[in-house]
Amino acid sequence: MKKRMLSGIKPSGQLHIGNYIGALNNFVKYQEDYEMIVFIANLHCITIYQDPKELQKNLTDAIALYLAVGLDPNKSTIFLQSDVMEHAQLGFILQCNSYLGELNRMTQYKDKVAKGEQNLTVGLYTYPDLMAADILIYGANYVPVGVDQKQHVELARDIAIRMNNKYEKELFVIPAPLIEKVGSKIYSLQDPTSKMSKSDKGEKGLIYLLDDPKKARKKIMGAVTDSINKVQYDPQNQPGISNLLVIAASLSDRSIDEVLEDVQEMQYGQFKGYVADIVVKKLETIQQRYHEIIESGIITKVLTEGAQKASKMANQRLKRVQHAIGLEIEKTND
Ligand code: ATP
Ligand code: LTN
Repeated sequence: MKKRMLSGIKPSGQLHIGNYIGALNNFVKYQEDYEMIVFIANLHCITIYQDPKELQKNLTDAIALYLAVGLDPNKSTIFLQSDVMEHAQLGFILQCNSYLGELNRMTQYKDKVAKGEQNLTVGLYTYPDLMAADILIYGANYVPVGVDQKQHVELARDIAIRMNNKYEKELFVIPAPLIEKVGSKIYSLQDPTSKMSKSDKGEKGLIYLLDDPKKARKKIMGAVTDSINKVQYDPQNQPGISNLLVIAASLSDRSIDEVLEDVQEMQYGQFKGYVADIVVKKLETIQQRYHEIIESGIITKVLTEGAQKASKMANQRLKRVQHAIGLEIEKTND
């Protein structure tokens, strides 16, 4: 039997090539060998205020992009998190089986506290428990994520082991994070030591999947490099050049060594042009599919069918958990 794999994307902004390389592109490959469950983590988005209209647009774009990059509803279960109520219900149960000490250590929350950000919501604090519920409710064996999310999968794992010991031996499948080596972290084009992130304020550091290709080319040409003037893979001393190499390799399905064969004699300007060509070609292909999908109106159908399939699985596990922890009253026939 195929192993089950699950992942979610939180489209609290537009998707960028970091999301594509670190997540989406891998899902497309995995759906051939795994029973793939992919969802849009819309509840996770609202841990931070979202303009409702903008959120709706981002959700639609995310689904269309999932399909545009090659996720196939016949092979994968694709749905919207809030369409499957069981996530939030199990999320609360998991909150009652995790500790303040654990959540205090979660970097997303910790970093915001360290920066002195005010008015953080309770949802932001407990969101790793909801993510654990997303994973555990489907009995996922593997969770492909970028390195930044590894900690959350480990929390899911800890909670699963804890509850299996406390309540019932095989209540939950113990999930494992799956981190791709090349491309698991794409860096900002403007600050190649920090992650390419949609929370980035500056637009120049990241390339959106729906960016105008001309604009994307400009961003690559303006990427921060160094003064060493040699194209080689050395993330420590040449983070900018190494990041561009990873982007080129990932988007053209080759290894870094293979790309280096083409580019190691190039000047930086020429090398950037080479990377830009690859990026532009990829964006054009994805965007053409994206427009076809939006116009075809298949999104509603995909989401409705996906949610039906997912609800069935989620409900079974939730019932079992509720029974194991004693929430349900035994019903007699008299
Ligand atoms: P952001 O900081 O952009 O909000 P995120 O991790 O919160 O990032 P998601 O949209 O939830 O964003 O991420 C979806 C997937 O894409 C996750 O598996 C995440 O690890 C991955 N991902 C996000 N940014 C990058 C990146 N720069 N490089 C590689 N993978 C990334
Ligand atoms: N928290 C993740 C998105 C996410 C997810 C999940 C990923 C929500 N639920 C379950 C994998 C499995 C993020 O912010 N990137």
